[in-house]
Amino acid sequence: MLYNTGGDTMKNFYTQAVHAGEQPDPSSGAADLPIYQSSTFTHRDTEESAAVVQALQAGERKGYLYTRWGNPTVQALEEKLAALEGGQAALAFSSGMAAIATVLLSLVKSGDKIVAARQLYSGTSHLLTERLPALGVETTFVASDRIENFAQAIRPTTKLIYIETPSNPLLEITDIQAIARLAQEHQLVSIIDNTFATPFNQRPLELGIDLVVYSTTKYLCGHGDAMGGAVIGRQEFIDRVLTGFHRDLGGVLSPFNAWLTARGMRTLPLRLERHNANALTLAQFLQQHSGVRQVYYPGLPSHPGHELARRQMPGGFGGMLSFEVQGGLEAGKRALNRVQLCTRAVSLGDVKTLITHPASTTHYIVPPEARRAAGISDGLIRLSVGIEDVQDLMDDLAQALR
Ligand code: LCS
Repeated sequence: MLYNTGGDTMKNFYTQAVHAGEQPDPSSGAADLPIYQSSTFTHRDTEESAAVVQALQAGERKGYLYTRWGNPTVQALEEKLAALEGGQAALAFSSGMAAIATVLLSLVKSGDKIVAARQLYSGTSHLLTERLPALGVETTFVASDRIENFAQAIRPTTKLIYIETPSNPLLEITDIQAIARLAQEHQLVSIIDNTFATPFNQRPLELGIDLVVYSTTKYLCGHGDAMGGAVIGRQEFIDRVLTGFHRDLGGVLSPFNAWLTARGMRTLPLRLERHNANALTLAQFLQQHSGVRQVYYPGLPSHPGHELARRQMPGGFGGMLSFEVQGGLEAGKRALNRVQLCTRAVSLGDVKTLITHPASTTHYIVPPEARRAAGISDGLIRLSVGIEDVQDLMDDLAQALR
């Protein structure tokens, strides 16, 4: 835990991205993180096995027994995640949805209520609207631009507030500090999905949020080659509550994917600088393009959340933007079918630029009325801006929109 300074803002972010969680392997001296591709671990004798089991049961990270209960490569990633987020502890999961589902199930029981932002990744919405009600847990969704909406939705049985900012796919901005205060006043747990921003651009724990969740599949891994998820927060909660649910529900990350994610995270700040710069340039380019009706990017002064984003996203506005072309759905599809450099694909946060049509892909699972109520029009196009040469990206979009 040499570099895990727990809560020490952006200081040494570049150094921590490279070093946190990684030490030379004590058994071999390997200078880079080894992949402990082993599902089980042996001990000197039964006494040692018993001591390891007892320590792990007590929530201590001492020794290894079985990879679902912890693995050195996965643990190295968890230390890196905690260090970069400025949190006390992190737990890695097999996907973002595994992280979100497990943390929610660890906090609510039948009869409890959740207050959530209206705009969320469709998988999260589906979990809240279709799966949790079957277990007796109801969610009230509110427009997240006004903090009073969250306050008014709180009931005596409400247990937690869940937000995603910037949101998928319209980049809505929610006031993180105000949510954290509201949750504290009502003794609720506050959870944020920080996938779009990453700890480079936005520091929710320092604004008072209790738990940060990620799809590490996206920017943290950064290369589009490993699914993963994470929850970061206070040691007490992670080690004594969440770890037990993680073991029982079983959504653990494979050592190989942990290694890919840790390797990707070493360059997180470098990549994010470039994602931020390229996305801002493309947002400005699209905004003045005659074939584009509207651009959604928090870095544009015309975005309703711009001032708030300037305050709570000190690292930059991120690499995600959405836009609507003139001519609606048909014109949008035509543009999408013409791109040559951008890749037509869902997901985001890849070094490659990815372009998608949310109504027919990422948010298809959301019923049309709910989709429109959340402001996701049929013609909306979402762009995950990569780290390519920005002029090449502009040229590709220009020819696609012609
Ligand atoms: N949170 C956010 C904000 C996401 O965008 C996603 C996936 C998840 C959580 C779930 O993470 P996963 O289980 O996939 O690792 N978003 C996707 C998207 O917009 N297109 O494809 C997946």
